[in-house]
Order: sequence, then C-alpha cells, then structure tokens
Amino acid sequence: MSLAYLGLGSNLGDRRGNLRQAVELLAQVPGVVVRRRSSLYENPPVGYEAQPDFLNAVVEIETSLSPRALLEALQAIENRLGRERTIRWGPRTMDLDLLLFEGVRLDEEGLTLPHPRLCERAFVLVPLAELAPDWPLPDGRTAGQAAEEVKADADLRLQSQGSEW
Ligand code: PH2
Ligand code: MG
Ligand code: MG
Repeated sequence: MSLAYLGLGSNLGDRRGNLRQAVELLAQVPGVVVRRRSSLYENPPVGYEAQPDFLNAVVEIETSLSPRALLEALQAIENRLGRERTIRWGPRTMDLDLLLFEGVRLDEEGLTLPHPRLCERAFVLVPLAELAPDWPLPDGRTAGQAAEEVKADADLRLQSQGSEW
C-alpha cells in the first residue's frame, strides 16, 4: 500500500455536497482506503478568474493501485459528479487531482508527479500541510514551510475546521 494525497476542488452547484460525494465514491474504489481529510477552505479562483469561488480540501489515502490506475479512478469520479471539460482551469463541479504519490516521481502524458503546480498553490499547500507538514516537496521545502510562505498572501477562508464536513 502507498500513501497518496489528493486535491479536491468544486465551484459549481452544491460545492460541499460534491466534495462529500467525491470522498464517498473514493472510499468505494477497490484498492483505495481514505485515511484522513483536511479542513475545508473557500477561496477565489486562481488562473482563470471569471468564475465562482472554490471550495478546496486535501484527502490522504492509502492505495494498492498504480498512479495511472488511481488517476483513471479519479477521472471516473469527476465524470460521475457531472464534470464537463470545457475551458482549461474553468468552473467545475468536481476536480480531483493526484498531488503526491509516495516514492513516485514521473512525467508522462497527462500525469506528472508530484503535481506540477503543487508548490505555488495556497489552496493545495495549506490543507496539505494540515495532514503532512513534513512531506518534502520537489523544491526542497516541506509542505509546512511552503504553506507558511504562501498563507499570508492568500485569501483562504476556513469553511469547516477539521475533518467533519
Ligand atoms: N483549480 C483550478 C484552477 N483554479 N482555483 C482555486 N481557488 N481552486 C482550485 O481548485 C482551482 C483554481 C484548476 O484545476
Ligand atoms: Mg486542479
Ligand atoms: Mg484536475
């Protein structure tokens, strides 16, 4: 079994309900055990700004799946939750990103690990640091250090503290 961290985001429809459902569906995937979830944060869209605010969280899983098989399972959940792929970085009912997979670095078509934009995104780093503050990032910092550095400039509104959401 390998530890992996997933980034969850939703900015359409019942955002919290979407995130909850994603975690439920994830727990039903054979070979995936959901271990812990971060607090829930509301925050403005990064990248493409003309869209509603996001709810974001990070989930820790253990899995016997390969990174590729896990990615396919995540995409199937996105599709079940009504994801439509229109504009890059545009609004979505559910975005499930594979952020980190224990012991794995790779750069393949459609799958780069660690996630290429992990180190700069407060909406990923802050919830990740709740679960894995000592995790080493590709740039040499730990998740905790990186989260501290981006926190001050980020408009992250704690929406639900702890894992009860
Ligand atoms: N996801 C994106 C683009 N921009 N902004 C926020 N705040 N949260 C996201 O999850 C997000 C984003 C593409 O996946
Ligand atoms: Mg994303
Ligand atoms: Mg994605």
